[in-house]
Amino acid sequence: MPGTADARDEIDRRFMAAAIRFSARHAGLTATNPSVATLIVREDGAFPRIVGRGVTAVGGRPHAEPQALAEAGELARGATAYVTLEPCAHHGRTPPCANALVAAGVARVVGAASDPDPRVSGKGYAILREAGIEVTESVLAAEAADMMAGYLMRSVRKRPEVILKLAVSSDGMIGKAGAGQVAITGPVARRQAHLLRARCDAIVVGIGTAIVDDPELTVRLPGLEGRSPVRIVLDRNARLPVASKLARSARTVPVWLAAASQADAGRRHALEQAGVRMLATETFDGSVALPELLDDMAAQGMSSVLVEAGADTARAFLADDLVDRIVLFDGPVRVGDGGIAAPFDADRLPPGFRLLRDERFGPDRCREWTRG
Ligand code: AOF
Ligand code: ZN
Repeated sequence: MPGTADARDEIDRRFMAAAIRFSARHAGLTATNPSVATLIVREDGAFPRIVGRGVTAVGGRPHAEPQALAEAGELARGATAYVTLEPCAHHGRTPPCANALVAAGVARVVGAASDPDPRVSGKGYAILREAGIEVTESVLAAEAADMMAGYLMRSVRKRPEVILKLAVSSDGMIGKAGAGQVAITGPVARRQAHLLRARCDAIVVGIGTAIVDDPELTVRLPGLEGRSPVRIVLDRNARLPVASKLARSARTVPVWLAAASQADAGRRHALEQAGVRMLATETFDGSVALPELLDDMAAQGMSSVLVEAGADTARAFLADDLVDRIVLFDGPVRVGDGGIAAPFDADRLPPGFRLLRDERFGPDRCREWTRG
């Protein structure tokens, strides 16, 4: 029923969903900016059609809107702009995006997530309305907010979003004592896990895992090799071996060590010589103080951190109530004798998480939960 309110809502959701998918293109590449997308849509033909697209550029500027408007040119006049975040209202290197939409003569703006940035919050939509533009807010707001969860967490809570990844065998284990790395998921799920790494700013492991598994923690997907996040080891006593894969590759992909200032000066020096960067770290109860570490990471511009840790580190993040998202892979593999028990499983999740996704990758299942 073209022209009805229901049909309009349906079109809005459809184009906003497309805009949110498009915004994934630069997720993890826009520094402290969220990766936002804009679609300019005209509805004067037989079907609505996209005449301009923009996504926040690598590095965070230019914003999405001026790029989409430039592509649309004169066709933007009278069109609808779909924006995954409230258009900005502040002057950066370019005028505010809200003003750019006004100048281009769009008739209507449909927004998804609202922006907690005090320079923008509510002001972007106000500029549009004052200019006589029809504004519809909060279309697929939750989906858009999920796509930029790291940005929102850093803006509101001043810490990165913490994603806890766990691969659990059919007998409830995450590894085997003394066996190093144990393959619990198959190659298809493993590629998904690498994709998850590519979207994050940092990966955190505990020193136990770093020593026993000797992991690389890089992204090894064709074409995405350059997207490896910073690797952070929770290593109060600076025990990371200089011969570990992490230390040996520190000049190619950064390795940061969360070590106490009292840690052995010789070992610290040797690791620094290998290219490992020391993070001044506070300790609490004999362990690295996680809230302070996260504050520090946010101050350095990080919005998302993937915890690929063993059971103890996973429990430490959970105990401090610092986990925002859980990604759980489980597969048919059995670990058997000597297995290291998972800190939790899908049937006994920490409280407060709700299921967001349930997917299959080859023989493995992947479920994702978020809080709130
Ligand atoms: C938009 N479109 O594509 C993005 C926006 O440092 P600046 O000047 O780039 O501003 C950063 C703020 O801009 C950021 O906190 C968020 O409020 C907004 N991001 N806004 O209109 C975009 N990426
Ligand atoms: Zn802007």
